[in-house]
Amino acid sequence: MNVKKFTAASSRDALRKVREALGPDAVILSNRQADGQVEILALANDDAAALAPPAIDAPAPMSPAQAAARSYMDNHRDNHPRQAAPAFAPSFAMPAQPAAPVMDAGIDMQRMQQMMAAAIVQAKDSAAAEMSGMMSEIRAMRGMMESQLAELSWGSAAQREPQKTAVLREMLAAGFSATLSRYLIEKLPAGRDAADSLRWIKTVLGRNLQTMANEDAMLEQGGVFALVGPTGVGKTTSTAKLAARCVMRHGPEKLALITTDAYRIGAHEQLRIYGKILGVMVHSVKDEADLRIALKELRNKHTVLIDTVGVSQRDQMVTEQVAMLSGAGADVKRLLCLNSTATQETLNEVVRAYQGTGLAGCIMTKLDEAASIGNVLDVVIRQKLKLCYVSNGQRVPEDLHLADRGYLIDRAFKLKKDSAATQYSDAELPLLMASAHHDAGLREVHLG
Ligand SMILES: Nc1nc2c(ncn2[C@@H]2O[C@H](COP(=O)(O)OP(=O)(O)O)[C@@H](O)[C@H]2O)c(=O)[nH]1
Ligand SMILES: [Mg+2]
Repeated sequence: MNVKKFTAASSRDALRKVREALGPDAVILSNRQADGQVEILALANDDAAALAPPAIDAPAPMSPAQAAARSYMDNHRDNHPRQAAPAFAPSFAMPAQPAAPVMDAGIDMQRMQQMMAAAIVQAKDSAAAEMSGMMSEIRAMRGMMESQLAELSWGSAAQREPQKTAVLREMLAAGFSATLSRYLIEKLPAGRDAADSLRWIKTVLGRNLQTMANEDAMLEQGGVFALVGPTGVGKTTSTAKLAARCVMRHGPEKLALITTDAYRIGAHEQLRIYGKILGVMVHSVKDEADLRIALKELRNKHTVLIDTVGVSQRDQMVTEQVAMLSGAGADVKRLLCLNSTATQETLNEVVRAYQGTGLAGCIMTKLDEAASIGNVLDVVIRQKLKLCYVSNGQRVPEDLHLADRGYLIDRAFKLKKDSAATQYSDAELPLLMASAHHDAGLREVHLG
């Protein structure tokens, strides 16, 4: 059996690869998500035909254990052709002879024991190999059955309730994941038309998008906030925008700015310039001890904003940075900047890396550059983050807004990707639904 594995970032790409390599009649054995990738096991149609059971009169195949024992015996028999041969012949040819094989007198006891021991070892080895081969075939069969059952159930549901297909297309086009889409569509109240169903979906999504009711929790209460996230997501710009909002409310003397970006040449210049414009001091710190001293000195400030150095979510430094901020002797609330233009896989990885002991909230940046925003909203909903602000441009301080869930959900469905490249065919939808794994975390999504 010539099973081939195909992996790609999306089901669509993986399916295309299967089709390119094995033709349109390829048989899909399994389809699953692994490490953020879609993995498909497939078989050429010809190979699948060859798997049909053998003809009845064909000789029964020998197991590897039997084959090994047979070849061992054959080798030894060759050494004594004349006497040994009849011993293995059927006994009815010579009825007077005992039915048990006659042993060659030249084979002494010791050799026989060796032979037996070797045969046992070989049989054990091959039995283990056979077992593991069988297990992996059973696993492949199970995967195949699971995904085909899911495909069938989606296929029949889609025929009975076409509004589900319509809603699914809208959700996928808006950038929401197959997993969240499947979960919500399965819960869709019966007897509604497509428009009504979509309205229900939007309501549920909105209800599960946590936002700040107003800025008071942050700007009135004050405290120490650190903006974290990978390089270039808009931390420095967002820090400056937030700083301007604080200054407008409380005046410059109530605020302090800290940058942890003390190493890169010119890295803190940007924040310094904003600080100068706002009349706020900018302190740079290089390690936890420094930060501790700075925060102690600034403990009388109403609000302290920390602009951190960008660290890739794949870097070990993220853990160190989380430790530095939580060990600084003050309650540092971390706000994660999420770039709306990043893929869902990347955003999930970013959240996981930066989560640490808990994020106070997140800021959605570069909304103006995103072709779709369902991807980032999906991550915020599923990771249960509090979305505080949305940044939709480079201008400081104008392009920062309090997150409005109704507006964002509406906007997600308006911004749908409608290029042909991102549309799924009717045949692909069941497969996509079958590969959307059930996510235990989704049980906490409130439906109404
Ligand atoms: N279009 C757009 N650009 C932004 C936004 N936020 C930040 N930028 C730009 O993205 C670039 C990187 O921003 P910066 O704040 O330095 O990112 P940092 O590395 O995370 O500190 C800069 O050119 C910003 O002007 C936004 O919401 N929209
Ligand atoms: Mg920066």
